Amino acid sequence: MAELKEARVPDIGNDKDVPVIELLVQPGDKVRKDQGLVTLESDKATMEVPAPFDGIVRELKVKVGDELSEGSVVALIEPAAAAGEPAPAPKAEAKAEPKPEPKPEPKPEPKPEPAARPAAPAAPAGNPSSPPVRFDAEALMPGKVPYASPAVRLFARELGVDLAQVAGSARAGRITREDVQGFVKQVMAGGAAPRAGGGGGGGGLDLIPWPKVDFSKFGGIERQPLSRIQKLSGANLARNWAMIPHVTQFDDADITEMEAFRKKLGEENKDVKVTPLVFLIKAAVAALKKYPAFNASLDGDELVLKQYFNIGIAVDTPDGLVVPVIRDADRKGLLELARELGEVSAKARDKKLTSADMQGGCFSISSLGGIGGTAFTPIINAPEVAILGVSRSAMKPVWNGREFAPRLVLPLSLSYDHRVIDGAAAARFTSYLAQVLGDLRRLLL
Ligand code: CAO
Repeated sequence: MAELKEARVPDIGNDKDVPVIELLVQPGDKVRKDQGLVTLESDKATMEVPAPFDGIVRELKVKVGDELSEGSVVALIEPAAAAGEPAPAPKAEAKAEPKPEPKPEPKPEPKPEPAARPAAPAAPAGNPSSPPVRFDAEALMPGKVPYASPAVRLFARELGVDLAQVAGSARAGRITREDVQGFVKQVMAGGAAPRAGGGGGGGGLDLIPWPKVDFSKFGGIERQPLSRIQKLSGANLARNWAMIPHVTQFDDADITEMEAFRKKLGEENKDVKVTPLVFLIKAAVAALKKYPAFNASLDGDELVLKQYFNIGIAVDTPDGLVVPVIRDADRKGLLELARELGEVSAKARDKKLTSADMQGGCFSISSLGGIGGTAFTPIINAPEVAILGVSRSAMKPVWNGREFAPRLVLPLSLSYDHRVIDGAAAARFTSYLAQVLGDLRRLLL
Protein backbone atom coordinates (compact mmCIF):
# COMPACT_ATOMS: atom_id res chain seq x y z
CA MET A 1 0.00 0.00 0.00
CA ALA A 2 1.29 3.45 -0.88
CA GLU A 3 2.04 6.06 1.71
CA LEU A 4 -1.05 7.22 3.59
CA LYS A 5 -1.68 10.89 4.13
CA GLU A 6 -3.48 12.50 7.02
CA ALA A 7 -6.74 14.43 6.70
CA ARG A 8 -6.85 17.03 9.45
CA VAL A 9 -9.41 19.49 10.77
CA PRO A 10 -8.75 22.73 8.91
CA ASP A 11 -9.11 26.23 10.31
CA ILE A 12 -12.48 26.36 12.07
CA GLY A 13 -12.27 29.83 13.47
CA ASN A 14 -12.25 30.12 17.24
CA ASP A 15 -13.98 26.82 17.89
CA LYS A 16 -12.08 24.27 19.97
CA ASP A 17 -12.97 20.78 21.23
CA VAL A 18 -15.90 20.56 18.85
CA PRO A 19 -17.71 17.20 19.10
CA VAL A 20 -17.97 14.79 16.18
CA ILE A 21 -21.68 14.10 15.66
CA GLU A 22 -21.61 12.00 12.52
CA LEU A 23 -19.15 9.85 10.55
CA LEU A 24 -19.79 10.34 6.85
CA VAL A 25 -17.36 7.73 5.49
CA GLN A 26 -16.01 4.30 6.43
CA PRO A 27 -12.59 2.72 5.80
CA GLY A 28 -12.51 1.53 2.20
CA ASP A 29 -14.72 4.35 0.90
CA LYS A 30 -13.54 6.28 -2.12
CA VAL A 31 -13.66 9.99 -1.54
CA ARG A 32 -13.35 13.05 -3.69
CA LYS A 33 -11.52 16.20 -2.68
CA ASP A 34 -13.81 18.34 -0.50
CA GLN A 35 -16.18 15.46 0.25
CA GLY A 36 -17.23 15.48 3.90
CA LEU A 37 -15.47 12.95 6.15
CA VAL A 38 -17.12 13.73 9.49
CA THR A 39 -19.58 16.31 10.79
CA LEU A 40 -18.67 18.52 13.75
CA GLU A 41 -21.22 20.49 15.69
CA SER A 42 -20.38 23.38 17.99
CA ASP A 43 -22.94 25.43 19.88
CA LYS A 44 -22.80 27.93 17.02
CA ALA A 45 -22.63 25.90 13.84
CA THR A 46 -22.38 22.53 12.16
CA MET A 47 -19.53 21.88 9.75
CA GLU A 48 -18.04 19.06 7.74
CA VAL A 49 -14.35 18.25 7.64
CA PRO A 50 -13.60 17.82 3.94
CA ALA A 51 -11.25 15.32 2.32
CA PRO A 52 -8.11 17.27 1.30
CA PHE A 53 -7.66 15.25 -1.92
CA ASP A 54 -9.16 12.37 -3.91
CA GLY A 55 -8.40 8.89 -2.58
CA ILE A 56 -9.48 5.93 -0.50
CA VAL A 57 -10.12 6.18 3.24
CA ARG A 58 -7.89 3.62 4.90
CA GLU A 59 -8.45 4.46 8.56
CA LEU A 60 -10.76 6.69 10.56
CA LYS A 61 -8.99 8.20 13.54
CA VAL A 62 -12.11 9.50 15.30
CA LYS A 63 -15.45 8.29 16.56
CA VAL A 64 -18.74 10.01 17.35
CA GLY A 65 -18.37 12.07 20.52
CA ASP A 66 -14.63 12.79 20.11
CA GLU A 67 -13.84 16.47 20.47
CA LEU A 68 -11.65 17.96 17.74
CA SER A 69 -9.83 21.22 17.18
CA GLU A 70 -7.89 22.69 14.27
CA GLY A 71 -5.18 20.21 13.21
CA SER A 72 -6.75 17.08 14.78
CA VAL A 73 -6.22 14.05 12.52
CA VAL A 74 -9.54 12.72 11.25
CA ALA A 75 -8.53 9.97 8.83
CA LEU A 76 -5.69 8.38 6.92
CA ILE A 77 -6.27 8.51 3.18
CA GLU A 78 -4.44 6.78 0.36
CA PRO A 79 -4.21 9.41 -2.37
CA ALA A 80 -6.00 8.44 -5.60
CA ALA A 81 -2.88 8.58 -7.77
CA ALA A 82 -1.06 6.29 -5.34
CA ALA A 83 -4.06 3.98 -5.19
CA GLY A 84 -3.52 3.51 -8.91
CA GLU A 85 -6.99 4.53 -9.98
CA PRO A 86 -8.61 7.60 -11.28
CA ALA A 87 -10.47 9.81 -8.88
CA PRO A 88 -13.93 8.41 -8.32
CA ALA A 89 -16.49 10.11 -10.50
CA PRO A 90 -18.79 12.39 -8.61
CA LYS A 91 -22.40 11.27 -8.48
CA ALA A 92 -24.88 12.91 -10.80
CA GLU A 93 -26.66 14.63 -7.94
CA ALA A 94 -23.43 15.93 -6.56
CA LYS A 95 -22.52 17.24 -10.01
CA ALA A 96 -25.68 19.23 -10.09
CA GLU A 97 -24.67 20.78 -6.82
CA PRO A 98 -20.99 20.13 -6.21
CA LYS A 99 -20.76 22.50 -3.26
CA PRO A 100 -23.40 21.75 -0.72
CA GLU A 101 -25.56 24.64 0.33
CA PRO A 102 -25.69 26.78 2.37
CA LYS A 103 -22.47 28.25 1.07
CA PRO A 104 -19.26 27.80 3.02
CA GLU A 105 -19.13 30.49 5.62
CA PRO A 106 -15.80 32.18 6.15
CA LYS A 107 -14.01 32.00 9.46
CA PRO A 108 -15.54 34.23 12.12
CA GLU A 109 -13.33 36.89 13.63
CA PRO A 110 -12.49 36.53 17.30
CA LYS A 111 -15.08 38.87 18.78
CA PRO A 112 -17.78 40.79 17.03
CA GLU A 113 -21.10 39.12 17.58
CA PRO A 114 -23.15 38.05 15.83
CA ALA A 115 -23.19 38.65 12.11
CA ALA A 116 -19.53 39.26 11.37
CA ARG A 117 -18.58 37.63 8.07
CA PRO A 118 -14.88 38.36 7.64
CA ALA A 119 -12.47 37.29 4.97
CA ALA A 120 -12.02 33.68 3.92
CA PRO A 121 -9.41 31.77 5.90
CA ALA A 122 -6.13 30.66 4.43
CA ALA A 123 -5.64 26.89 4.62
CA PRO A 124 -3.44 26.14 7.62
CA ALA A 125 0.20 25.34 6.87
CA GLY A 126 0.82 21.70 6.06
CA ASN A 127 -2.87 21.07 5.56
CA PRO A 128 -3.91 21.42 1.98
CA SER A 129 -7.59 21.01 2.68
CA SER A 130 -10.40 23.42 1.90
CA PRO A 131 -12.13 25.41 4.60
CA PRO A 132 -14.82 23.45 6.40
CA VAL A 133 -18.32 23.65 5.05
CA ARG A 134 -20.39 25.58 7.55
CA PHE A 135 -24.12 25.97 7.75
CA ASP A 136 -25.06 28.08 10.66
CA ALA A 137 -27.95 29.24 12.75
CA GLU A 138 -29.30 31.53 10.07
CA ALA A 139 -30.37 28.47 8.16
CA LEU A 140 -32.57 27.62 11.12
CA MET A 141 -34.60 30.75 11.04
CA PRO A 142 -38.06 30.65 9.53
CA GLY A 143 -38.17 31.09 5.81
CA LYS A 144 -34.61 29.85 5.30
CA VAL A 145 -33.32 26.54 3.96
CA PRO A 146 -33.77 23.40 6.09
CA TYR A 147 -30.90 22.68 8.45
CA ALA A 148 -29.08 19.51 7.37
CA SER A 149 -25.56 18.42 6.54
CA PRO A 150 -24.56 18.15 2.86
CA ALA A 151 -24.47 14.34 3.20
CA VAL A 152 -28.05 14.30 4.47
CA ARG A 153 -29.08 16.67 1.67
CA LEU A 154 -27.58 14.32 -0.89
CA PHE A 155 -29.29 11.35 0.75
CA ALA A 156 -32.63 13.19 0.70
CA ARG A 157 -32.17 14.10 -2.97
CA GLU A 158 -31.44 10.46 -3.83
CA LEU A 159 -34.75 9.49 -2.22
CA GLY A 160 -36.63 12.44 -3.69
CA VAL A 161 -37.45 13.82 -0.24
CA ASP A 162 -38.13 17.53 0.13
CA LEU A 163 -36.22 18.45 3.30
CA ALA A 164 -38.59 21.33 3.96
CA GLN A 165 -41.17 18.66 4.85
CA VAL A 166 -38.93 16.88 7.37
CA ALA A 167 -38.75 17.77 11.06
CA GLY A 168 -35.20 17.72 12.42
CA SER A 169 -34.69 15.83 15.66
CA ALA A 170 -31.07 16.71 16.39
CA ARG A 171 -29.86 19.71 18.33
CA ALA A 172 -31.09 23.04 17.01
CA GLY A 173 -33.51 21.24 14.69
CA ARG A 174 -30.82 19.72 12.46
CA ILE A 175 -32.23 17.02 10.16
CA THR A 176 -30.40 13.69 10.42
CA ARG A 177 -30.23 10.72 8.06
CA GLU A 178 -32.59 8.90 10.48
CA ASP A 179 -35.11 11.75 10.26
CA VAL A 180 -35.16 11.37 6.46
CA GLN A 181 -35.53 7.58 6.79
CA GLY A 182 -38.32 8.04 9.36
CA PHE A 183 -40.10 10.48 7.06
CA VAL A 184 -39.94 8.06 4.13
CA LYS A 185 -41.15 5.19 6.33
CA GLN A 186 -44.14 7.17 7.48
CA VAL A 187 -45.04 8.30 3.99
CA MET A 188 -44.74 4.71 2.72
CA ALA A 189 -46.97 3.52 5.56
CA GLY A 190 -49.55 6.09 4.50
CA GLY A 191 -49.25 8.00 7.76
CA ALA A 192 -48.85 11.72 8.19
CA ALA A 193 -45.16 12.34 8.64
CA PRO A 194 -44.22 15.10 11.07
CA ARG A 195 -43.71 18.16 8.93
CA ALA A 196 -41.27 20.87 9.61
CA GLY A 197 -43.00 23.88 8.25
CA GLY A 198 -46.07 25.32 6.68
CA GLY A 199 -47.50 25.11 3.24
CA GLY A 200 -49.19 22.41 1.32
CA GLY A 201 -51.85 21.51 3.85
CA GLY A 202 -51.60 18.06 5.48
CA GLY A 203 -50.09 18.13 8.95
CA GLY A 204 -48.01 21.27 8.35
CA LEU A 205 -48.61 24.67 9.90
CA ASP A 206 -50.31 26.54 7.12
CA LEU A 207 -49.42 30.00 8.33
CA ILE A 208 -49.84 33.35 6.69
CA PRO A 209 -46.54 35.24 6.18
CA TRP A 210 -44.93 37.24 8.96
CA PRO A 211 -46.25 40.86 8.90
CA LYS A 212 -43.94 43.19 7.04
CA VAL A 213 -44.13 46.67 8.53
CA ASP A 214 -42.14 49.81 7.84
CA PHE A 215 -41.84 50.82 11.50
CA SER A 216 -39.98 54.03 10.66
CA LYS A 217 -43.21 55.37 9.19
CA PHE A 218 -44.53 55.74 12.72
CA GLY A 219 -41.48 57.16 14.52
CA GLY A 220 -37.76 56.76 15.15
CA ILE A 221 -36.29 53.24 15.27
CA GLU A 222 -32.95 51.51 15.74
CA ARG A 223 -32.00 48.08 14.39
CA GLN A 224 -30.01 45.61 16.48
CA PRO A 225 -28.84 42.27 15.10
CA LEU A 226 -29.82 39.19 17.11
CA SER A 227 -26.94 37.43 18.85
CA ARG A 228 -25.99 33.92 17.77
CA ILE A 229 -27.46 32.56 20.99
CA GLN A 230 -30.73 34.38 20.38
CA LYS A 231 -30.93 32.96 16.86
CA LEU A 232 -30.20 29.42 17.99
CA SER A 233 -32.45 29.45 21.03
CA GLY A 234 -35.15 31.32 19.09
CA ALA A 235 -35.26 28.60 16.43
CA ASN A 236 -35.38 25.90 19.11
CA LEU A 237 -38.07 27.64 21.12
CA ALA A 238 -40.22 28.24 18.03
CA ARG A 239 -40.00 24.57 17.02
CA ASN A 240 -40.69 23.32 20.54
CA TRP A 241 -43.63 25.68 21.02
CA ALA A 242 -45.15 24.72 17.66
CA MET A 243 -44.57 20.97 17.82
CA ILE A 244 -45.14 20.05 21.48
CA PRO A 245 -48.63 20.21 22.93
CA HIS A 246 -47.78 22.09 26.12
CA VAL A 247 -49.85 22.20 29.28
CA THR A 248 -48.66 23.99 32.42
CA GLN A 249 -49.55 22.77 35.89
CA PHE A 250 -49.19 25.23 38.79
CA ASP A 251 -48.63 24.43 42.46
CA ASP A 252 -47.24 25.97 45.64
CA ALA A 253 -44.60 24.54 47.99
CA ASP A 254 -44.32 25.55 51.62
CA ILE A 255 -40.57 26.14 51.95
CA THR A 256 -40.56 27.76 55.41
CA GLU A 257 -38.47 24.98 56.97
CA MET A 258 -36.34 24.53 53.85
CA GLU A 259 -35.48 28.22 53.93
CA ALA A 260 -34.40 28.04 57.58
CA PHE A 261 -32.15 25.08 56.74
CA ARG A 262 -30.79 26.87 53.64
CA LYS A 263 -29.85 29.94 55.72
CA LYS A 264 -28.10 27.72 58.29
CA LEU A 265 -26.23 25.88 55.53
CA GLY A 266 -25.16 29.23 54.04
CA GLU A 267 -23.85 30.45 57.40
CA GLU A 268 -21.86 27.26 57.89
CA ASN A 269 -20.46 27.36 54.33
CA LYS A 270 -19.53 30.92 53.50
CA ASP A 271 -17.40 29.86 50.52
CA VAL A 272 -20.42 28.76 48.48
CA LYS A 273 -23.76 30.42 47.63
CA VAL A 274 -26.61 28.06 48.46
CA THR A 275 -29.75 29.30 46.70
CA PRO A 276 -33.19 27.62 46.67
CA LEU A 277 -32.33 26.26 43.23
CA VAL A 278 -30.05 23.51 44.59
CA PHE A 279 -32.92 22.19 46.72
CA LEU A 280 -35.11 22.27 43.63
CA ILE A 281 -32.57 20.21 41.70
CA LYS A 282 -32.57 17.60 44.48
CA ALA A 283 -36.38 17.61 44.72
CA ALA A 284 -36.69 17.33 40.93
CA VAL A 285 -34.41 14.27 40.94
CA ALA A 286 -36.59 12.65 43.64
CA ALA A 287 -39.73 13.37 41.60
CA LEU A 288 -38.12 12.04 38.39
CA LYS A 289 -37.24 8.82 40.22
CA LYS A 290 -40.82 8.45 41.44
CA TYR A 291 -42.38 9.36 38.06
CA PRO A 292 -40.03 8.01 35.35
CA ALA A 293 -42.21 9.21 32.44
CA PHE A 294 -40.91 12.70 33.20
CA ASN A 295 -37.34 11.48 32.69
CA ALA A 296 -38.01 10.37 29.13
CA SER A 297 -37.90 11.39 25.48
CA LEU A 298 -40.16 10.53 22.58
CA ASP A 299 -38.48 8.64 19.75
CA GLY A 300 -41.03 7.83 17.04
CA ASP A 301 -43.47 5.37 18.55
CA GLU A 302 -41.23 4.66 21.54
CA LEU A 303 -40.57 6.37 24.81
CA VAL A 304 -36.91 6.36 25.84
CA LEU A 305 -36.72 6.14 29.64
CA LYS A 306 -33.44 7.39 31.07
CA GLN A 307 -31.68 5.84 34.03
CA TYR A 308 -29.51 8.87 34.68
CA PHE A 309 -30.45 12.24 36.16
CA ASN A 310 -28.97 15.20 34.31
CA ILE A 311 -30.69 18.50 35.05
CA GLY A 312 -30.56 21.46 32.65
CA ILE A 313 -30.57 24.90 34.24
CA ALA A 314 -31.78 27.90 32.23
CA VAL A 315 -29.23 30.67 32.65
CA ASP A 316 -29.92 34.23 31.63
CA THR A 317 -26.86 35.84 29.94
CA PRO A 318 -26.48 39.23 28.26
CA ASP A 319 -26.50 37.42 24.89
CA GLY A 320 -29.59 35.32 25.61
CA LEU A 321 -30.76 32.13 27.22
CA VAL A 322 -28.51 29.05 27.52
CA VAL A 323 -29.21 25.75 29.28
CA PRO A 324 -26.09 24.07 30.70
CA VAL A 325 -26.57 20.61 32.17
CA ILE A 326 -25.65 19.44 35.67
CA ARG A 327 -24.80 15.79 35.22
CA ASP A 328 -25.61 12.98 37.64
CA ALA A 329 -27.41 15.33 40.02
CA ASP A 330 -28.64 12.26 41.93
CA ARG A 331 -25.08 11.49 43.03
CA LYS A 332 -24.23 14.99 44.25
CA GLY A 333 -24.89 16.64 47.60
CA LEU A 334 -26.41 20.09 48.08
CA LEU A 335 -23.06 21.84 48.55
CA GLU A 336 -21.50 20.13 45.55
CA LEU A 337 -24.53 21.13 43.46
CA ALA A 338 -24.30 24.71 44.76
CA ARG A 339 -20.64 24.89 43.75
CA GLU A 340 -21.30 23.42 40.32
CA LEU A 341 -24.27 25.74 39.75
CA GLY A 342 -22.06 28.74 40.60
CA GLU A 343 -19.35 27.53 38.21
CA VAL A 344 -21.69 26.74 35.36
CA SER A 345 -23.58 30.05 35.55
CA ALA A 346 -20.27 31.99 35.65
CA LYS A 347 -19.08 29.98 32.64
CA ALA A 348 -22.35 30.75 30.83
CA ARG A 349 -22.07 34.46 31.47
CA ASP A 350 -18.39 34.46 30.39
CA LYS A 351 -19.43 32.68 27.14
CA LYS A 352 -17.19 29.74 27.99
CA LEU A 353 -19.76 26.94 27.78
CA THR A 354 -18.94 24.21 25.25
CA SER A 355 -21.56 22.18 23.36
CA ALA A 356 -20.74 19.26 25.67
CA ASP A 357 -21.78 21.38 28.69
CA MET A 358 -25.25 21.68 27.17
CA GLN A 359 -25.84 18.08 26.12
CA GLY A 360 -27.44 15.07 27.78
CA GLY A 361 -30.13 16.87 29.78
CA CYS A 362 -33.16 14.91 31.08
CA PHE A 363 -35.30 17.67 32.62
CA SER A 364 -34.81 21.43 32.88
CA ILE A 365 -35.43 24.00 35.57
CA SER A 366 -35.96 27.66 34.77
CA SER A 367 -35.76 29.78 37.89
CA LEU A 368 -36.93 33.37 37.80
CA GLY A 369 -37.12 33.37 41.61
CA GLY A 370 -34.18 35.73 41.96
CA ILE A 371 -36.04 38.29 39.84
CA GLY A 372 -39.76 38.11 40.65
CA GLY A 373 -43.14 37.03 39.37
CA THR A 374 -45.79 34.65 40.60
CA ALA A 375 -46.05 32.12 37.75
CA PHE A 376 -45.10 31.61 34.10
CA THR A 377 -45.39 28.99 31.36
CA PRO A 378 -41.89 27.76 30.43
CA ILE A 379 -41.29 26.15 27.01
CA ILE A 380 -40.12 22.53 27.06
CA ASN A 381 -36.52 21.96 26.03
CA ALA A 382 -36.99 19.16 23.44
CA PRO A 383 -36.39 16.26 23.39
CA GLU A 384 -37.13 16.51 27.11
CA VAL A 385 -40.80 16.14 28.05
CA ALA A 386 -41.14 18.57 30.95
CA ILE A 387 -39.64 21.71 32.45
CA LEU A 388 -40.09 23.23 35.88
CA GLY A 389 -40.51 26.99 36.19
CA VAL A 390 -39.87 28.53 39.58
CA SER A 391 -41.06 31.98 40.64
CA ARG A 392 -40.26 34.14 43.65
CA SER A 393 -41.17 32.83 47.10
CA ALA A 394 -43.41 35.05 49.23
CA MET A 395 -44.65 35.06 52.79
CA LYS A 396 -48.38 34.23 52.79
CA PRO A 397 -51.06 33.53 55.38
CA VAL A 398 -51.78 29.79 55.18
CA TRP A 399 -54.68 28.13 57.05
CA ASN A 400 -53.32 25.31 59.24
CA GLY A 401 -56.68 24.04 60.47
CA ARG A 402 -56.83 26.38 63.47
CA GLU A 403 -55.49 29.70 62.27
CA PHE A 404 -53.74 31.53 59.46
CA ALA A 405 -50.00 31.09 59.92
CA PRO A 406 -47.30 33.04 58.03
CA ARG A 407 -45.58 30.55 55.66
CA LEU A 408 -43.01 31.05 52.93
CA VAL A 409 -44.62 29.84 49.71
CA LEU A 410 -42.73 28.98 46.52
CA PRO A 411 -44.73 28.99 43.24
CA LEU A 412 -44.02 26.11 40.84
CA SER A 413 -45.02 26.02 37.13
CA LEU A 414 -44.51 22.68 35.39
CA SER A 415 -44.94 22.60 31.60
CA TYR A 416 -45.25 19.09 30.19
CA ASP A 417 -45.63 17.36 26.83
CA HIS A 418 -49.22 16.16 26.82
CA ARG A 419 -48.38 13.42 24.30
CA VAL A 420 -46.32 11.71 27.00
CA ILE A 421 -47.74 12.94 30.30
CA ASP A 422 -51.37 13.32 31.26
CA GLY A 423 -52.77 15.95 33.59
CA ALA A 424 -53.18 13.61 36.56
CA ALA A 425 -49.53 12.55 36.38
CA ALA A 426 -48.45 16.20 36.21
CA ALA A 427 -50.56 17.09 39.25
CA ARG A 428 -49.02 14.14 41.13
CA PHE A 429 -45.54 15.20 40.10
CA THR A 430 -45.92 18.81 41.28
CA SER A 431 -47.64 17.85 44.53
CA TYR A 432 -44.84 15.37 45.24
CA LEU A 433 -42.29 18.10 44.48
CA ALA A 434 -44.13 20.38 46.93
CA GLN A 435 -44.17 17.62 49.58
CA VAL A 436 -40.42 17.04 49.23
CA LEU A 437 -39.64 20.76 49.39
CA GLY A 438 -41.98 21.08 52.39
CA ASP A 439 -40.26 18.26 54.25
CA LEU A 440 -36.73 17.56 53.04
CA ARG A 441 -36.58 14.36 55.11
CA ARG A 442 -38.52 12.81 52.21
CA LEU A 443 -35.33 13.03 50.15
CA LEU A 444 -33.99 10.24 52.37
CA LEU A 445 -36.82 7.85 51.54
N1 CAO B 1 -37.55 32.96 45.67
C1 CAO B 1 -36.97 33.97 46.35
N2 CAO B 1 -35.66 34.27 46.24
C2 CAO B 1 -34.92 33.53 45.41
C3 CAO B 1 -35.46 32.47 44.65
C4 CAO B 1 -36.85 32.19 44.82
N3 CAO B 1 -37.43 31.22 44.14
N4 CAO B 1 -34.48 31.95 43.88
C5 CAO B 1 -33.38 32.64 44.15
N5 CAO B 1 -33.63 33.59 45.06
C6 CAO B 1 -32.68 34.54 45.60
C7 CAO B 1 -31.36 33.88 45.90
O1 CAO B 1 -31.38 33.25 47.16
C8 CAO B 1 -30.44 35.07 45.84
O2 CAO B 1 -30.61 35.82 47.03
P1 CAO B 1 -29.34 36.49 47.79
O3 CAO B 1 -28.61 37.27 46.74
O4 CAO B 1 -29.99 37.28 48.85
O5 CAO B 1 -28.55 35.34 48.30
C9 CAO B 1 -31.03 35.90 44.73
O6 CAO B 1 -32.40 35.50 44.61
C10 CAO B 1 -30.37 35.74 43.38
O7 CAO B 1 -30.24 34.38 43.06
P2 CAO B 1 -29.47 33.96 41.73
O8 CAO B 1 -30.32 34.24 40.56
O9 CAO B 1 -28.12 34.56 41.74
O10 CAO B 1 -29.22 32.39 41.92
P3 CAO B 1 -30.14 31.14 41.57
O11 CAO B 1 -29.39 29.96 42.04
O12 CAO B 1 -31.50 31.30 42.06
O13 CAO B 1 -30.20 31.12 39.98
C11 CAO B 1 -29.44 31.13 37.74
C12 CAO B 1 -29.07 30.92 39.20
C13 CAO B 1 -28.21 30.96 36.90
C14 CAO B 1 -30.47 30.10 37.31
C15 CAO B 1 -30.05 32.54 37.59
O14 CAO B 1 -29.10 33.49 37.88
C16 CAO B 1 -30.68 32.82 36.25
O15 CAO B 1 -30.00 33.07 35.26
N6 CAO B 1 -32.00 32.87 36.22
C17 CAO B 1 -32.76 33.23 35.04
C18 CAO B 1 -33.19 32.00 34.26
C19 CAO B 1 -34.06 32.43 33.12
O16 CAO B 1 -33.86 33.41 32.44
N7 CAO B 1 -35.11 31.66 32.89
C20 CAO B 1 -36.09 32.02 31.92
C21 CAO B 1 -36.11 30.97 30.88
S1 CAO B 1 -37.54 31.07 29.92
O17 CAO B 1 -37.27 32.35 29.00
